[in-house]
Amino acid sequence: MAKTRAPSRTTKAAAFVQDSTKKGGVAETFGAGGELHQMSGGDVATLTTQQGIPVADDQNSLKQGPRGPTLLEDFHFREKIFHFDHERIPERVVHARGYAAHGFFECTAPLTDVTRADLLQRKGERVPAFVRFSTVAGSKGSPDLARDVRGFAVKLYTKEGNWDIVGNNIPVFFIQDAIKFPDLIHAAKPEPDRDFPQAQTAHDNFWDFISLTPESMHMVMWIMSDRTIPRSLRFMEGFGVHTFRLVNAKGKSTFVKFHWKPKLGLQSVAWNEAVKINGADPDFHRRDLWNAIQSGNFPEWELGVQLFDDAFAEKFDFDVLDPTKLIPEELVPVKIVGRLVLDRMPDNFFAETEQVAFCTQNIVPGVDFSNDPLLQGRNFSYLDTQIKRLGGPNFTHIPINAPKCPYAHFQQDGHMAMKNPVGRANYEPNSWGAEGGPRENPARGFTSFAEEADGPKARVRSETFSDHYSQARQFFISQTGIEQTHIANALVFELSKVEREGIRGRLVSHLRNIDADLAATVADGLGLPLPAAAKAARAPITDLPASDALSIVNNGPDSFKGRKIGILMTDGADAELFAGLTAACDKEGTDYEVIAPKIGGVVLSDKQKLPAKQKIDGGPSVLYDAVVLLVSEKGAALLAKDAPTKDFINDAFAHCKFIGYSAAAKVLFQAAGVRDKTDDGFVALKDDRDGAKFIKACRALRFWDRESAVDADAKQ
Ligand code: HDE
Repeated sequence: MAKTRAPSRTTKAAAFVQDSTKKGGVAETFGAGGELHQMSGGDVATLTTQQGIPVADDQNSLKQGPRGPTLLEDFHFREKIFHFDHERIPERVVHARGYAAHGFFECTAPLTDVTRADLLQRKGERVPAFVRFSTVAGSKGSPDLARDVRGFAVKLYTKEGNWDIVGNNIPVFFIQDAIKFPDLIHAAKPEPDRDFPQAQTAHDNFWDFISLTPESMHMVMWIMSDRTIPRSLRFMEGFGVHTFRLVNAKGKSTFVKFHWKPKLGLQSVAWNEAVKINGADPDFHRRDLWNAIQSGNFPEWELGVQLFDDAFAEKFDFDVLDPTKLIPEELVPVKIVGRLVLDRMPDNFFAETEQVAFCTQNIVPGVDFSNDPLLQGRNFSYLDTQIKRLGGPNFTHIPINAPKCPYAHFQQDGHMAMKNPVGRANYEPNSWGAEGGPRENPARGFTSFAEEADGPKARVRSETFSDHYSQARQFFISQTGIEQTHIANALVFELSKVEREGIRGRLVSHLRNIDADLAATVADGLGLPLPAAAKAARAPITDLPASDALSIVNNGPDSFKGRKIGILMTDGADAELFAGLTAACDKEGTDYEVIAPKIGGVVLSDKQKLPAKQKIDGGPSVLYDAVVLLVSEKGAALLAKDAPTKDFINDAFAHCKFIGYSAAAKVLFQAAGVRDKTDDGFVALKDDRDGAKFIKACRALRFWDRESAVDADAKQ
């Protein structure tokens, strides 16, 4: 018989149904009479219908006799199937694949003279935050390591309402006017007649559109760089992209660009690695974020602002309202004003990550928009999209979207209304006095910066938006040689997937306005004669200085913290070497996984049994930042004929990873064909102190010197 006990928020059972009508969105259990039920066989709640009616049998539908027809009166069955039929909501048109986490934002350097935004007034002030990372082009089930821009959307639950900074991991965008967005996205998404390729820009439609849209050339440099294949969501920068305004208590406005800088430094994977990761672990980025947060390694970013005034905007070479341009950090330094820490995964993916509704229009007093025509268009699009996606105007009632500060208004009714105004007055002005509900507050309320506007009504693009190549060139020359090679390789790869030769040539004609060597390398890689340079609306500035901040390699962490080593082991592996290596990992804050011939694990030289995390073919080296082969002679002899082991070594070698090894592993190098190619990226582990030596080498993240030996396209 079922027994009852008092409800508790801490029991596991209590967490599985959420009541969104509870204040603050706190998880509460529905149960008959608010009680949890203990069923035989464990401490679990009684299954109920959505109406709270206890269910006696969830295995069989109600029938007229054991072999008779199912009865319409089975309300539990009908409700269950009906709800299942409606489980999917329309996925986001863009940024469908995403992953999010909770955390907080803390003000570390108040900006009181620049903005009245409440969250930037007091040092140490914290507000809750929810951050959703995403890819853009792929659908919800697409792999994490698609070559794509990453969304970096931050919701800050401030004391004066929700502030959404809906940014990307790249500081510029493809287009200058929101009216081109549907065309850009149509071109990037699977082609409409065949519905492929999924989550890839390597197809005719995308490059056709891009090659006809010179304003996208700066973005092309960024998306063909390794920025679009990040190693982890934790190792990415975020950018607000547009110029915004900060407005102080006196109404003075300062222009601002927002930056999120990852504490763990920047890092990307190699393209060949990305392709293989997508097969080995399509959830690579999700799993990485989940594991980091669940194990208490909370990722952190600094919020930086580039502040500038009208005088700077006037003399800057480009228009600060043009979202295809950035402001080099050397010209306007990034001032750090806060930190963002992600320390908790959502309780439920759908309720939070899927239903979160970011809107660029969500800004707080002290922040304002600029006239960037892309931002102006976005301010319409996001609200509209949320209404369609979440089914009505009350998506703000969903706990993840509701503000966490007090709020009061007269908006009412509609689909799924959870919180209607209470009392008699649902309008204003009214004469009901204190009972008449909320009133406007000119002192505290949001006011727009009083910018003057004039000029004729016209569909125009400002002349100041017409330089499309100068910053593309500046980005390219700011890259290290390795990164420049990767950009050229990516362009050749993508354009080689394009079937119409004219599109390939047209794109190369733009590259000629960016960098002569790049254009020549790509034309050669495509087997194309070098086309004439595209006609430029404005002659490019060719002497903009390189900016170190734009390179990933120049902004590495010089630490192996937060990275992961794959240790391939066999029975009989040296216990002391393993202890030395893992102690060095712990000291550095490096994670590791044991990979073995069998998931049951291995027995070390001291007879200690060590469980494995991966079987060799389930743990290819592409899943790790560096690898170690800790094998016994007998184990190595067995693995020497194992293809996944040889792939493990070959890929680690080809992806320029540091490779640690015990003496017996040389047989495996021989088998994999890299024995004669060992270089300084190989670190022999002879005693327990060599683990630390290996980790120290790994701080460079990759042994790039090897690249010219493994890639015919690499710069020699
Ligand atoms: Fe978005 N974008 N976007 N976008 N965007 C959406 O909103 C749109 C743009 C960005 O994790 C949609 O809720 C237009 C730039 C992120 O939920 C939609 C234009 C930047 C996310 C939409 C842009 C972004 C979105 C689709 C051109 C970087 C995911 C679903 C004017 C600064 C947010 C949704 C999340 C999502 C429209 C351009 C970032 C359709 C019209 C530029 C991070 O409303």
